[in-house]
Amino acid sequence: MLLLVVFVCLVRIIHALDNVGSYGKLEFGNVGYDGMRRVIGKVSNSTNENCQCSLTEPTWFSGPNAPLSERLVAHIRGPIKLYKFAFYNVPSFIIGSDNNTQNWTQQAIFDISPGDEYKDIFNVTFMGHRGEDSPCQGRELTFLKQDAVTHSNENPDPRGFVAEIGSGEEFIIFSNFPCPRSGVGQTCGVYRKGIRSNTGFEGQTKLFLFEFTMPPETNTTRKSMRHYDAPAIWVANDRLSRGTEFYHVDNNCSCLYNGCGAYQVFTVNETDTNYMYSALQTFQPTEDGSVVDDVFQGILSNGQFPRPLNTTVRGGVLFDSVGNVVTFLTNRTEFNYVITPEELEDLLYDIPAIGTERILQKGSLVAPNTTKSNIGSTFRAVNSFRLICFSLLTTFIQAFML
Ligand SMILES: *[C@@H]1O[C@H](CO)[C@@H](O)[C@H](O)[C@H]1NC(C)=O
Ligand SMILES: *[C@@H]1O[C@H](CO)[C@@H](O)[C@H](O)[C@H]1NC(C)=O
Ligand SMILES: *[C@@H]1O[C@H](CO)[C@@H](O)[C@H](O)[C@H]1NC(C)=O
Ligand SMILES: *[C@@H]1O[C@H](CO)[C@@H](O)[C@H](O)[C@H]1NC(C)=O
Ligand SMILES: *[C@@H]1O[C@H](CO)[C@@H](O)[C@H](O)[C@H]1NC(C)=O
Ligand SMILES: *[C@@H]1O[C@H](CO)[C@@H](O)[C@H](O)[C@H]1NC(C)=O
Ligand SMILES: *[C@@H]1O[C@H](CO)[C@@H](O)[C@H](O)[C@H]1NC(C)=O
Ligand SMILES: *[C@@H]1O[C@H](CO)[C@@H](O)[C@H](O)[C@H]1NC(C)=O
Ligand SMILES: *[C@@H]1O[C@H](CO)[C@@H](O)[C@H](O)[C@H]1NC(C)=O
Ligand SMILES: CC(=O)N[C@H]1CO[C@H](CO)[C@@H](O)[C@@H]1O
Repeated sequence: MLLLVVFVCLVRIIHALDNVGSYGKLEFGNVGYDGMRRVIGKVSNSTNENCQCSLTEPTWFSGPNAPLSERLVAHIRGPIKLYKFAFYNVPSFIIGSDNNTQNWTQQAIFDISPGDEYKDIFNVTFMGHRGEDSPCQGRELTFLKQDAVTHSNENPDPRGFVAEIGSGEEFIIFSNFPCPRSGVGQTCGVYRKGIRSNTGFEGQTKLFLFEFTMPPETNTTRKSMRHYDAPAIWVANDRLSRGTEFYHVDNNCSCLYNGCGAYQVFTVNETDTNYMYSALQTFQPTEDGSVVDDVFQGILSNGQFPRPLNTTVRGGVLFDSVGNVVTFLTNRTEFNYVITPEELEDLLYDIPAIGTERILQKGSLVAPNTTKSNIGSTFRAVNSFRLICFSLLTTFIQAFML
């Protein structure tokens, strides 16, 4: 028995050393849960010190991928250069099933790759937090000029968009579809008066593709910025960026802490910036039933990719119809108008899994209230595997010594 425990623990520890790959996939299973959440009901005094968001009564969400089954936008944080972005959806696709018959159709594309003959742009709008500042909502969401950094009153021709930004800069990719008016029951929910906004990309079963490079930051005057030399590509509920620029646990305008959901697709590891990983930012119970202490950090993937410092890579994230979520990186990724289910299966089948899949618990859960003390005391994540290994080993070693 002791040997078995030692063996299992060693295998896991050795495996942990072998969890980096420049092509491969990071997997989560059972993503999506039944939960409750409050959303913004009213924004008051947006531009003065009495600024606040009041919330609605809690409402339920449920189903595979929930709440990431809702409309999502792609956030791109520097230092990064984005060459391609594409979004696809399909009525149904289950990884490993023989019954996938429907084609994935491209709903949006941004392609400025130098190798391509013409710049293909469709159903994308670039926005950023570049407008008027607010104590509780940060800078308002606006269009961006073609430099991807400065505020613009009009939506410029996206064909001239230079999707290259440094540390501390971020742009967000929305669809071309403008939000209907602000209101609790409306498509875009309640948002700040006067802002420009479009909807995110819809579908329970979704695929986002990217081609990009994440060069090291060379401008040291940016050192004081948040996320210095920590690029990321992440997808988030479109309400997040309409609510606020910053994500604070005690700010009702920040829907991340109210449980609206986000997914870090490729986010650089800030303790070792040569690597990047994935993380699910929801309150879904993990393997042992615990909920993450810090939803901003999220439920981390069991493995990492090397950061593409001086290479250009292609990959993306797939949300299938039963809650399998896979981040993948492979140079065989194609940005065609149609992707057949066989093509997508082949793409994923051929690449190695990096680290083990994280299979979450389906359980239902009431989203925590938005005060820090509450999250801290109600939800506590433990690194269960190491704890169990450690305590079992200690127990057996003690038993053995006696
Ligand atoms: C907005 O601010 C005014 C004072 O400037 C205050 O009287 C009012 O109660 C505030 N509204 C809310 C909803 O906090
Ligand atoms: C957050 O929203 C709740 C519910 O509307 C409200 O009771 C509370 O005062 C708000 N908190 C802040 C800091 O705005
Ligand atoms: C495929 O569909 C058939 C008939 O609907 C069903 O019996 C089978 O279990 C399905 N296979 C998978 C892998 O979902
Ligand atoms: C899927 O796309 C392929 C390639 O474009 C096409 O040949 C096929 O007919 C499509 N299948 C369906 C069901 O639309
Ligand atoms: C653009 O994307 C949005 C969000 O997914 C979708 O509703 C809309 O149909 C797309 N537009 C076109 C013309 O495909
Ligand atoms: C470095 O970053 C600062 C702050 O964003 C900017 O003002 C400056 O132009 C940058 N320098 C170069 C050489 O890009
Ligand atoms: C980030 O890097 C540190 C240091 O190498 C490592 O301990 C940690 O596991 C990494 N994080 C993830 C999510 O892989
Ligand atoms: C690319 O980056 C890697 C990792 O930092 C480094 O080892 C390698 O020398 C770089 N190659 C070139 C051509 O700069
Ligand atoms: C694609 O990646 C594979 C595996 O890393 C590599 O062997 C191959 O040379 C790459 N092909 C291209 C065209 O870069
Ligand atoms: C103290 C407090 O505000 N508790 C609320 C926490 O959230 C649940 C539902 O999300 C409410 O029912 C509680 O009243």
